[in-house]
Amino acid sequence: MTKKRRTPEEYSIDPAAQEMIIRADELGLTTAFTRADDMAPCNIGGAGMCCKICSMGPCRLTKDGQTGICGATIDTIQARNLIRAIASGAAAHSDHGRGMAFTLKAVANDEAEGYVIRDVAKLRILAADYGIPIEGRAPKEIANDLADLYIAQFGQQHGEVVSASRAPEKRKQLWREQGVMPRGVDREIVESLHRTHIGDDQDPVHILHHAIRTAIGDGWGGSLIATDISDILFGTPAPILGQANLGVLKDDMVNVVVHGHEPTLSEMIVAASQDPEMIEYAKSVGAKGINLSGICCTANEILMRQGIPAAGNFLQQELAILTGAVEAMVVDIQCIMQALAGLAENFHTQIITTSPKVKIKGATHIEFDEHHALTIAKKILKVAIDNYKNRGDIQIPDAREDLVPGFSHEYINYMLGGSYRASFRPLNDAIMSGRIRGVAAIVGCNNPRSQHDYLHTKVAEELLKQDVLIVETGCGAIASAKMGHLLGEAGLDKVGPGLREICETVGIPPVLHMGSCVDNSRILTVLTQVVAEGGLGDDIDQVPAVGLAPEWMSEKALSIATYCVASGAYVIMGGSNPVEGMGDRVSGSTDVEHYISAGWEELYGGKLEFVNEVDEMVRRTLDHIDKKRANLGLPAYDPAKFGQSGDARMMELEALPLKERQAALYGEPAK
Ligand code: NFS
Repeated sequence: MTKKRRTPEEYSIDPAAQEMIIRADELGLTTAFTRADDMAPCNIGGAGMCCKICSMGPCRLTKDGQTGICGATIDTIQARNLIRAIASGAAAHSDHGRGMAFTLKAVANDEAEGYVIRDVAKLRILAADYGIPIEGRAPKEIANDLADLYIAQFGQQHGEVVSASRAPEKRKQLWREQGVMPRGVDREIVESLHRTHIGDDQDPVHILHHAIRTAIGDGWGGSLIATDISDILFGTPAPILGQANLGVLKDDMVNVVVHGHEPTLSEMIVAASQDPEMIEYAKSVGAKGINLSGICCTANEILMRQGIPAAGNFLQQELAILTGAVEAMVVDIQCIMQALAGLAENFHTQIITTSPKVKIKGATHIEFDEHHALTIAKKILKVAIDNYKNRGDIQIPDAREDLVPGFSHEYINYMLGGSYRASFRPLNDAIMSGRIRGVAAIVGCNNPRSQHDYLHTKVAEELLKQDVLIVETGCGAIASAKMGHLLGEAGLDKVGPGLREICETVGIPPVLHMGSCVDNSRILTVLTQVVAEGGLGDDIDQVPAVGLAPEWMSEKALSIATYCVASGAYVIMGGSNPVEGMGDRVSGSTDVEHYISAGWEELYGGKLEFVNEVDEMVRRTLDHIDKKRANLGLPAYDPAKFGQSGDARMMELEALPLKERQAALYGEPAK
């Protein structure tokens, strides 16, 4: 029986998405939106109170005091479920990082066709940071040593994951005292799984202690390594003009959509798509050329570096196929819906899986191997071009928006001070003066249980009006891109008076796109530099900043949230709460929901909370920022103090007679 369905407007705020949802309905096809209506979520599992780690159960706990067959309490079960999700998320990010490290090793040894080292400066800076000799050595020699060092971090058994050394001094000391400094990336993930096997760790606090260690191994380990190497091989992002939304698909070109997370193959597809021979081949089948675009974080990777347009975020992967205009959707790892294969059967679209780790029944598998990347990329493009003639009816929504992404840590440093005095000083000063009230990182997924893109963009819009500078990654960044928030103009008419002055002066959008989800590591290093610059405390937990994942759905999001908390941040997640408390449940039990908020805050200065309501997310964010400002002894936020400089002020002055203008600018001349 079909349940009551929402309207297209209730499914998404994006007109392009609405149009494709209607088309799906007309064609009698389902999407994640309609399937979410038909599938009632399980409240017990959703709250993490169902235990199925052994075959005595599954034990579904619903009442206070109830235990599983083995005696496990609700708290233990919730903590175990949470750490398993975090471990899975950490594994996904970190395995991506491992893949990058192997690619770097292959490039260093001339075994990777088509790749070069694009950012030698970043390679040298990082290598020197870790004590790898750089003077008088060729980039490939240095890269070989750095690759070995990074590869070793995954299987390291003792000591400290080397990239965590880039955290603030005080934070590292805290992690050592708490015993949560990760020893090796893989070791912590494996231990999470071991501890949650039947009959192992039963103390929720002890389990969650290891969740922190596992997550730090992701954020400051696997993810940071992935970002570092992507920058070294493909270039550290800097602002570039791009476009987003389904309207980037072209009706007269071969449309190839790359979807997933790794830049290794997609970068080669970019290169192959610009090869004159491939373009000629596309023309030979009657197309005007090859049009490449991306979905999810693969989109972010090539958007940030090459300006390749993003066709959409997580909930638009099916919608891209519904246009009928996609010759091939090339997927690698993570966030790829199995439904793609079935949906594509109704069109000519070829779903091409490429990772040795990811196959989908019904899809074509062309396995990627970094040693022959360019050859494989061309082979994939050829499949797409050959498929052009099979196109049927197409309907491409006329919706696309410009954006300027590419705000890496390095670029933010540069843009604020220029080449010769690159610095975070102006940013710190702006926060200290109150022009920027604080910073919010809005990251993470889409979730069809809530209105697509609504929470992301609504939270962003409300915070901008309050002079909160926003940094974004992942699908949240694509949501903002589609709304025009990633343009300089947004810094003029969508923000409060103080932030407007900053955006005008520096010439930046008020929402800075920092990359893919793995690139949340950039937010960690930015916060570290903000601390190092001085004036905003001596550790991340003192900075007036908040992290939000309003539409989260993936296990990776939980890992990200946890490493941000461990780093000192307040993190607010929207949507469902995987450790929901039982209301008035008392009984002296730990209550996981309470522990990851108040308990973690006591230990790490950061806390994790699940909040459903948009106004409440904004309220808590502003409260937290204001509290941190007060703790630092900074002036209370007062928008009335600003808005009298920048372009607005100049225009006002222009209107004055010369003498008055001079007096206003330089004071009355001395008598
Ligand atoms: Ni992040 Fe990127 Fe998107 Fe969520 Fe998936 S694509 S890694 S997990 S859905 S933001």
